[in-house]
Amino acid sequence: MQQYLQLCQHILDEGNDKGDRTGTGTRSVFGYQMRFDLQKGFPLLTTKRTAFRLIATELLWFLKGDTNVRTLIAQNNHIWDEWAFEKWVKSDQYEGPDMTNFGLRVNEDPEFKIQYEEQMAIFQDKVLNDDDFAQEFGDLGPVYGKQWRSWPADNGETIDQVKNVIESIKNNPNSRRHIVSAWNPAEVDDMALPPCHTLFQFYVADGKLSCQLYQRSADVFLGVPFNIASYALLTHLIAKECGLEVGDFVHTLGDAHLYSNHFNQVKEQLSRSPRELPQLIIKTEKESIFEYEIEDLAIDGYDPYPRIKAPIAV
Ligand code: DHF
Ligand code: TMP
Repeated sequence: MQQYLQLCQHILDEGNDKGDRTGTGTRSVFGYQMRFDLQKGFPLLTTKRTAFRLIATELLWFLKGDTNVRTLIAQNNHIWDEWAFEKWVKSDQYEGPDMTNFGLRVNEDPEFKIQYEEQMAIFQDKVLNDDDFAQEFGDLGPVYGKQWRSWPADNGETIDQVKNVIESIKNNPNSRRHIVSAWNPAEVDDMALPPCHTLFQFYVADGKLSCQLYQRSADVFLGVPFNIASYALLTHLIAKECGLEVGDFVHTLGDAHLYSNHFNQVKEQLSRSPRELPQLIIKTEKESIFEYEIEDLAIDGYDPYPRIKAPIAV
């Protein structure tokens, strides 16, 4: 995982300081590539504690074709809450205090933070307990799960890209067309957040399955550690189903940025030396990749440095 620290150092040293959509400010480079040999251990960061449980429940949620945060909140996974909450507070059904720019204000104004946390708690409770509310405001729109499992086709049918790619890996391993795209230009405007991990491709050689991801936009401190582990897990699950070993995960980044309010946290992390990588344990092997539950997966031998907290840009 030295490569991850090198990426952080490279952005700090060589990056361009720029404004960004969230108003936070970033330092960024354009175009970067890392390669993780999955035979050498599971690439979960050891230089800060990173929650495998959150990463795995999110991936299984994508794989089931789900786009509603209700499923995640019910599993105590809150990584997507802000983007569903944003749709609610911008709607005409919201009657609470003004939440304009809540992502920025929550870091600057302690009184506002109390109000925000109250409204967020109400939101979470309604998503969990009110079916109609959950259907309307828990849904993030046609995001990853929808595009992966039911990309809308012209004839009114839908395309299961993940099922198809598994079939093509099994039946035609040498193909150069093992691709899944989450970027659907016709539907991007309806998504709570346009896909960051945009397109991935598989490659089979020597009985091993490799995966490359093109990530258009990469929050290197908060998002990227999740993205690396998520695609490593996906590669393991698909390799198992196809009777292959795991090869490399190649991570290609477009706009790779550090938010300006993450610089101190990144410097703390850069002072730490990576430890031995943990191992992924697939406790129960399922017939199909779509049937896994969080209880079937575990991480063994994980001995990270303590967690480093940082505010997320909304
Ligand atoms: N927006 C931004 N600005 N960056 C992101 O990485 C991002 N990721 C999204 C949605 N929108 C985003 C989905 N994935 C966290 C990690 C991944 C993620 C969303 C959030 C995060 O906050 N991680 C914290 C721990 C969170 C927790 O314990 O609940 C971390 O310290 O890793
Ligand atoms: P953008 O749509 O303006 O690029 O903002 C999206 C932000 O979320 C950006 O900082 C990248 C970050 N992000 C990740 O790094 N990984 C992810 O998996 C997701 C969903 C978002």
